[in-house]
Amino acid sequence: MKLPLLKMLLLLVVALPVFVFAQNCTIDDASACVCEDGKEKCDLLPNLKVSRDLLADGGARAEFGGVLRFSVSTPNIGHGPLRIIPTNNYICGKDTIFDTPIDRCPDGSLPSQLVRQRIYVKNKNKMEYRERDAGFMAFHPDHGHMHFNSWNKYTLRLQDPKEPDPLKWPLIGEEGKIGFCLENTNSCEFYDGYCRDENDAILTTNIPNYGLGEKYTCLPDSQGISVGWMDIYFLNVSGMLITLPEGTCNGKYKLIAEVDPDNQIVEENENDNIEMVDVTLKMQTDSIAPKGDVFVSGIGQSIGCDGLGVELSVPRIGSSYLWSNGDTTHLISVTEPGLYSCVIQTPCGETKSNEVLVTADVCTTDCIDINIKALLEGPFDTTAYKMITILNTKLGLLPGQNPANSQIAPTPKGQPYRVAPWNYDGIEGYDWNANAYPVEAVDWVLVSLRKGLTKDTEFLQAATLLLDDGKIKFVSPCVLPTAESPDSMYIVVEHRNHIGIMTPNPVHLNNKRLEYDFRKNSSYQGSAGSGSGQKLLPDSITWVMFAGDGEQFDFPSFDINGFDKSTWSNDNGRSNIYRQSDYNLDGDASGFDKIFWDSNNGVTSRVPK
Ligand SMILES: [Ca+2]
Ligand SMILES: [Ca+2]
Ligand SMILES: [Ca+2]
Ligand SMILES: [Ca+2]
Ligand SMILES: [Zn+2]
Repeated sequence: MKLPLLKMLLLLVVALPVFVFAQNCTIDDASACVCEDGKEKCDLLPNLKVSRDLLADGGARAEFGGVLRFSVSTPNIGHGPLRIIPTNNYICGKDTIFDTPIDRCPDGSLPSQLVRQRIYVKNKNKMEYRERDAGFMAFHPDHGHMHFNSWNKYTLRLQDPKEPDPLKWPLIGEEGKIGFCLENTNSCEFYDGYCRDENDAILTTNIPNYGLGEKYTCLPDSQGISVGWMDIYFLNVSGMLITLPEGTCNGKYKLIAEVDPDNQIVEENENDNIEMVDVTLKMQTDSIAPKGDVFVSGIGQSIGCDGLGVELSVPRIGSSYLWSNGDTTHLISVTEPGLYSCVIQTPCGETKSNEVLVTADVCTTDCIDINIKALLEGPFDTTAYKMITILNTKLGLLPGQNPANSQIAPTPKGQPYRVAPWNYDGIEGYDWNANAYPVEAVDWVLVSLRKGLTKDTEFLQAATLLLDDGKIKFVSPCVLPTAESPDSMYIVVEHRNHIGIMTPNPVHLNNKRLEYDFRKNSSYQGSAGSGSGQKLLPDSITWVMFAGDGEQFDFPSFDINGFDKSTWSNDNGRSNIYRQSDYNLDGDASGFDKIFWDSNNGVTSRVPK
């Protein structure tokens, strides 16, 4: 009786270890683990994916005004586990601290803990492993635990049929880049359909090496995802959302989720990490006004002297953006002062943002001292030997001033040469208050500097104030830095309803001064000397700019003709105006203005436009 029992026990003792040994695929025993290529030796790599079934599940999603929440699952369907091993190395700002466990950086901020990916290696029956750097973990205050950084990236986009790469489609709202603690939330068996192979076939326990790994949890030193398991982040988890800006339109979008977007984890397949589903927004806006619904952020900025620009942005709600300076992204960096606005194409129509002013700081530079003097016929009073300042001091009609007559609408802010035919986009006067004009100011004139005779040699323009004695006052203290100035240049002065003038010859710099007095000299009359230049007054010593050129679309030069009469006759009888028809700058269009047109009709210039 005893012998057979002993025999049986002996048999068991001998047979059992062989039986168990042959069937195991664990992190200690690779005998039953299979390689992807069927060989005896291989790296058992993880393969991470995003579950399409969950991402597409409308019941696992929630839309609110301004927010879209959704759920994401990241299964591991590779031949090996994902295993993240924390190190004792930390990043604080730009410094790395080695071999010292810390909770806080020296400055009190939270450190980033460098981590490594453990890759299990099947070597016949033996399980070995190696490790490699794989980014970092950081403490997440909302979740109260360590997160593997940059685990998922979420975007909402407008499909662009012409662009094959969905990650280049126009983005709506801000992209969500988020870390998580990595753990085995559930198995592919439990969530039937959340794990699928490249042919979309459902994977459950039939995944090779199913279950290989450990019991991974959210603790810092036990993070990972076993083979055939997944981590899941449902819609109510902090960070599982995309913020939709105000103005986002209702309609069809693509929700795109990506696992391991920065490719910190080595996987069997790096090309199956993105999933994309249709989402129809219903809780946002149905219409957008063509103008005034969208506001630029970054208002009131001034460009500093460090050469760096300032940033302006509009909400990301469109398929395309076109800024007034030609830029085409929702966020732009601006290095030139100016007025900026953006036209946005949205699913519910085209809209234009408000216009914002970007100024520039005054930087200490060595500058050319510019002294130019000129007189306007019409406002010039020969008795007082000064121009009248009625528009400025009596009527308050200069751009941005408060009119003396409260029934009159103020003239819009800013220098008046922004419109055609001048199209000068300088920001002079746009940030002025109503009292910024000096009492001597008559009106704005446009000064241009040219290296040669023709318009295409122009290298600088500035809107300036003309003072009653003829002095031209520059708004910016430094218009022409010495380092950028040629040795000589033509000077052009234009007024909105007078014949423009230019120096007869290039003016040479004299000890960093650029000087010309148009009051005492005639202006450019062309190579043949046949152009009208300026008008010489009866005193035979004073030159003034011809009045009466209210319509300045003349080409190739300035010209006073029937069009200028029409400009006047269209306005004749109107008072309290700041218009081209007011040839004597007294605030009215009247017979006093026509006198100048009558006297100057037929005057032509040779200054090339
Ligand atoms: Ca993958
Ligand atoms: Ca990867
Ligand atoms: Ca004209
Ligand atoms: Ca007038
Ligand atoms: Zn968490």
